[in-house]
Amino acid sequence: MKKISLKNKKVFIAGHTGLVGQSLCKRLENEKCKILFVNKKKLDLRDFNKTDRWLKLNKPDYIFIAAARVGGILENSSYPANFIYDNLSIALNLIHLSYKNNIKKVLYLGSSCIYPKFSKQPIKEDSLLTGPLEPTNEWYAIAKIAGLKLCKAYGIQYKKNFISAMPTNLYGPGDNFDVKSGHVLPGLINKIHEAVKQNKKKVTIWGTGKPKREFLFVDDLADALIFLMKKYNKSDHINIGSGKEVSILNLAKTIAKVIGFKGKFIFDKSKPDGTPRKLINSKKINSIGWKCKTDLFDGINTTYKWYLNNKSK
Ligand code: GFB
Repeated sequence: MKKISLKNKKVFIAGHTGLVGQSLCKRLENEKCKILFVNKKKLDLRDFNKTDRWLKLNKPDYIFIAAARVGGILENSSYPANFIYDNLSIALNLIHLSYKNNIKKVLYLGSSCIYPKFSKQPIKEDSLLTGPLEPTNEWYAIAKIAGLKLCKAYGIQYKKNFISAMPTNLYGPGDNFDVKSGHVLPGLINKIHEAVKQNKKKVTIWGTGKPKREFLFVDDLADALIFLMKKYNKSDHINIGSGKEVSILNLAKTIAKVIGFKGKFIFDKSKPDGTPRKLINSKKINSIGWKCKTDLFDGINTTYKWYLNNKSK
């Protein structure tokens, strides 16, 4: 397996202020590379010409594409046009312009919603495009599938080393804790924290609480992405998961334990459940040497501490 070193190389993190981008910036400090990033206000990655000019001027060697419009189940189903347009534009611009500007290697990030709604569990990489998608996030999924396929197409036609990784549901410091737009884990941290503060006895869980999700701590993901950037050179996407799934109700109970909430959970069944399960099969990345380190309770604890220190900033 051909290995590359990032030492003294220019590494561009597209999306450095997001959940994944922040963690990547932190973990890449150990690699002694020159980290490049650019503010959203200075460069809109949906703008082809401006992105082209920025790449020509800054000449990165390697790019992590962690930039995306992301959101939880409600946000995804409320803004389908934004999700498909923004994510398609970012993927198309950055992948094509990486080819045009001779970037040595690119790592593109997919999402677990790319797999069919009723995939055989744990979901293997080759389940892609074998069945219909989950309707609450098909717009986002279509854009992410296009990103994966772009990497593959440029690999086949131009022999470019453009790889793509498929992380499961992520969480950690720097997440979006807004109840309406965020994902379930930060949303429940926010709701349960507020319930304790206001001495409330009940917290509402959206849907039935029965769906299962696999959660991966973002620093584990960042380690996996750096590992893949250095060692993985195939154009087929590769799953990154923790290997453990939990029901939404049990997730809420674990968060309650961390925060010290002793009340009850009630269910708002007017909200969607989404996919019933999406545990991914991570045998491929495990077999080449990466394993998830952080267990869910510890990861939630670290995330909650971050939330307490940063929520009013
Ligand atoms: O994390 P989440 O928003 O997205 O919701 P997905 C996961 C499950 O938790 C759903 C339930 O069954 C929700 O109904 N849930 C319960 C809640 N309480 C809450 C709450 O307070 N907030 C939220 N947000 N959910 C997303 C996709 O799917 O996952 C994206 O929409 C992306 O495209 C992302 O793929 C990783 O796991 O269902």
